[in-house]
Amino acid sequence: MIPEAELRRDYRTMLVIRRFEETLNDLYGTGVIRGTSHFCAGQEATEVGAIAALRPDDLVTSTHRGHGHFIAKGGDPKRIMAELWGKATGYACGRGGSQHMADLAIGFLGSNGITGGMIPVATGAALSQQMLGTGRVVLCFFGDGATGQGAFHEAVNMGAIWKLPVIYLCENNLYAMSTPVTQAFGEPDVAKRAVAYGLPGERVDGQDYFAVRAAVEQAADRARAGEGPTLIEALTYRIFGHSKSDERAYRTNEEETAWAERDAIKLMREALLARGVLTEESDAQIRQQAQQTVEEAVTFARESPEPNPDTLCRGLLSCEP
Ligand SMILES: Cc1ncc(C[n+]2csc(CCOP(=O)(O)OP(=O)(O)O)c2C)c(N)n1
Ligand SMILES: [Mg+2]
Repeated sequence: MIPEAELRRDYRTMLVIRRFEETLNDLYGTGVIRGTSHFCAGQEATEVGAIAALRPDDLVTSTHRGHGHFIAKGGDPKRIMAELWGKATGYACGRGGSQHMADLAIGFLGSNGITGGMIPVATGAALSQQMLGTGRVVLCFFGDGATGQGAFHEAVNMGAIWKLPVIYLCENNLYAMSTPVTQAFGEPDVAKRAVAYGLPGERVDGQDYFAVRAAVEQAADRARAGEGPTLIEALTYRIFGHSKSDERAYRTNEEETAWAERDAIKLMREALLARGVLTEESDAQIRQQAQQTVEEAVTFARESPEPNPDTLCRGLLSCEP
């Protein structure tokens, strides 16, 4: 039984991620923040549900679509926003941007612009946990497109033969840029790839916090017991395009509407209301808190200093704001 306070906390985190991304969309759209970014709005149930299944000292690796993973792992929305804004107070002192953020202190090993790039990193981190006997597990997020990379197959096989404490979690949002999974793969069911490496493979409803959480809890127990990795495929959907410049011409209105009807936050709200964990009043309160968290992040980033040009080379070896 999940404590009620934890469910409200996770609902709030899902709302923070959604507001964060909607706000970012406005900030990029109006040119306040320059460049581009990959929004994860829509995928919150997978991100928050999966991380809720971990212990706080477990480790997480992310992707190019990583704001939600970072916020769910406990990343500070103020410092994430500042990084996107290119400010000195950001996680990479304003030098890295969206795809280059990490915080080892909270076990967030980083986002990465290379598709599938963190799958070997997660596998290596799991090897070190096994050798050091820490009892920690590594949760490795990646997209459907990343499963076409050689690195995916090599790393998953290595995780399997060494029975490493790692959970491979594919966020299958049906597209890699504009390419649908059905055109990219002879077998679009990602979970089935587990058979090739002797792992359990499970497909879950990635819009359902409870389904994702249960699958990751089981995988974490297995990993901690020394039984090795699990491949979980969470079926989900990104609301925005691949990145800022994507007008989503490859998707139909019907498809987008069907997924909006199963929106992750809508389903979580309904589930919590039905369980009596949430009331209309507490819902309004939590929404207001999430909005405020994001507004504070924007204010912090806006008022933060630009990086000092004198520190230009310092970040090459160490990151000192
Ligand atoms: C090695 C590599 N190849 C290609 C790209 C360009 N690229 C960036 S994101 C992306 C699609 C990734 O799709 P998926 O893994 O499904 O993640 P999603 O964007 O759907 O979250 C591609 C091909 C890249 N960044 N790195
Ligand atoms: Mg994808």
